[in-house]
Amino acid sequence: MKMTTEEAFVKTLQMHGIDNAFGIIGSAMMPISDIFPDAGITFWDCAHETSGGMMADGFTRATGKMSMMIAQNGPGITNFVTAVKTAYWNHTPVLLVTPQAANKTIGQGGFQEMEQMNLFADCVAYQEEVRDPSRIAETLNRVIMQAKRASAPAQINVPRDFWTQVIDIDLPVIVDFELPQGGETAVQDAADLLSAAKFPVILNGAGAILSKGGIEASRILAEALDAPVCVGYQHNDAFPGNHPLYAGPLGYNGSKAGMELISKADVVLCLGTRLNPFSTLPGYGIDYWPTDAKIIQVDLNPDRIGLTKKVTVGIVGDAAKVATAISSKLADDAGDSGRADRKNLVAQTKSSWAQELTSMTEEQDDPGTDWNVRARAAKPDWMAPRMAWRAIQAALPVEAIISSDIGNNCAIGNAYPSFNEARKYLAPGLFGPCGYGLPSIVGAKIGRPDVPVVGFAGDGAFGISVNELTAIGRGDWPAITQIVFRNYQWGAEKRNSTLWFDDNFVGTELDEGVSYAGIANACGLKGVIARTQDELTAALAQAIKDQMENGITTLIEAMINQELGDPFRRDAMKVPVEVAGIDKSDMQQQKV
Ligand SMILES: Cc1ncc(C[n+]2csc(CCOP(=O)(O)OP(=O)(O)O)c2C)c(N)n1
Ligand SMILES: [Mg+2]
Repeated sequence: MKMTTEEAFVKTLQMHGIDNAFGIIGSAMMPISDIFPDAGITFWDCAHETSGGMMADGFTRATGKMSMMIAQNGPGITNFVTAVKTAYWNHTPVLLVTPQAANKTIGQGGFQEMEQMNLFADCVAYQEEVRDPSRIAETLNRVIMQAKRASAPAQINVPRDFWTQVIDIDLPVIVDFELPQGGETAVQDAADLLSAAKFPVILNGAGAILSKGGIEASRILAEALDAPVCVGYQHNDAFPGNHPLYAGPLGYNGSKAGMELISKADVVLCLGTRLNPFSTLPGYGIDYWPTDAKIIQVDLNPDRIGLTKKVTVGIVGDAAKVATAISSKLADDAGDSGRADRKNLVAQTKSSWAQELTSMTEEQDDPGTDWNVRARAAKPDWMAPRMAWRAIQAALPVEAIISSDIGNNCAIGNAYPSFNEARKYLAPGLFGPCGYGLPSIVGAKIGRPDVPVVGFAGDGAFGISVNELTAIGRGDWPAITQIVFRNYQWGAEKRNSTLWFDDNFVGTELDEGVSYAGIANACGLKGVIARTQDELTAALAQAIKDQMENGITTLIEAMINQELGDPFRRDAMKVPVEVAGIDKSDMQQQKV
């Protein structure tokens, strides 16, 4: 069939149902964006491509539907790097479309040239450049299928002179196949280990969310065994929070109950998780990973099995299918050994952790440091971070999708939220970019306009994406609610300064003359300041109502004191020693 290259491209997007694109307009993409409206594709033009990419990530994580990032070759595309790598570690299947400087001129150092394949080589699961205009649909189809298979970003690089050419092709076909349910012997071995276990524990990762029916299949298996279910770091929505066997997230600022329970395990089923190091690092000083337990690890990607932990049985497969297969092979008396005691212990451990969490208000100083004492004394009437989190919990709808950001206050919040459904918790994940909280929640709301959404960010991280406030108030953009923890400091790094650098605060202070609520108002949105717990709860309740009923976006600036919780990288930092010494007098004048 005769068609233009841009028609072939857009028809292939339509075949895959990709109907939302995020980025900033540029001449190298205009031949296709021109026909987006006719094709039923919405182009969300954001204020900065990094945020646009994170919107695509949030959209796809919240809906399971692939979306796409697209921008101008060169500087538009380089702005996507952080977002694409973030999506990679969030296991998000997004399509990255990178129009490129024309083949006719590339290499001459012309306008907006960039080696765009090398640029993303370490950020995507698959990448391909279109070699000939007639192969544009074939290539795009393959790239999209690879993104789905790897559940990761994949890139198509399109020389811009390949647009507006007439080609004669058949559209390609989509090849879908059933995901593996795990090797027969391995599944039987896993079932035998779990059947004989005295204290089985399940650890759900992102794979339980991504796999269709994964959480349900793990629930059935957990109930058969009465095994507590922990979830990986920042995957709080990988098991229903209202289930009696839910034990909470492991890792940094996670659930002490989950840590205590998994430390007792003799068999752990790790379902849909690569066991990333952050999910197994000690927390609250508890080194909980059960090194003597038998470990069963299930992942679709064999390269990630046994990568970080000693594994007894590795199973390559889809989380739902493997969990179901294991359930069907359990012995009749599986889970019976110590069943009642285990159930009691789970309930007791959870309830004492819930009580402890409720009673925690002050952040702790390490021995020899007193930052938190000083921070409380300096602002005695201000909310402490945990007071803010409790005020938020009081107004957060149970069905809400929430995002998080990288920072001390967002991290303190890791222990609080639990969810009854998957695809509700959009944390920045293991690439750890500041600036994720706002754009990801905007993307989620575009995908799920029926669901209340609340974004979270610290004030420094928020500054990275604050320019999106100029974009999201327009036309069809849906209303959202964003909370900013206002402590006027890059807190997470400041905690490092107090611990390892003797309170030498380099680059940690923010401008106290800036009002984010004021910026929101100037953008035609609603900016609100909350100084007390009551004000914060009331502001959030009103903002949700405004979001769902009145189409109003609210930014709540939650004014908190400067207390700081546990540092991110206790595992990677130590006190530096001075050996040669550094002196200002050694500074030379540059010759200019
Ligand atoms: C893009 C990016 N830049 C820098 C960092 C390093 N970093 C991690 S946490 C943090 C401080 C966050 O401060 P803020 O957002 O104000 O939150 P707070 O810690 O004060 O709650 C910084 C700078 C990062 N993770 N990502
Ligand atoms: Mg801050």
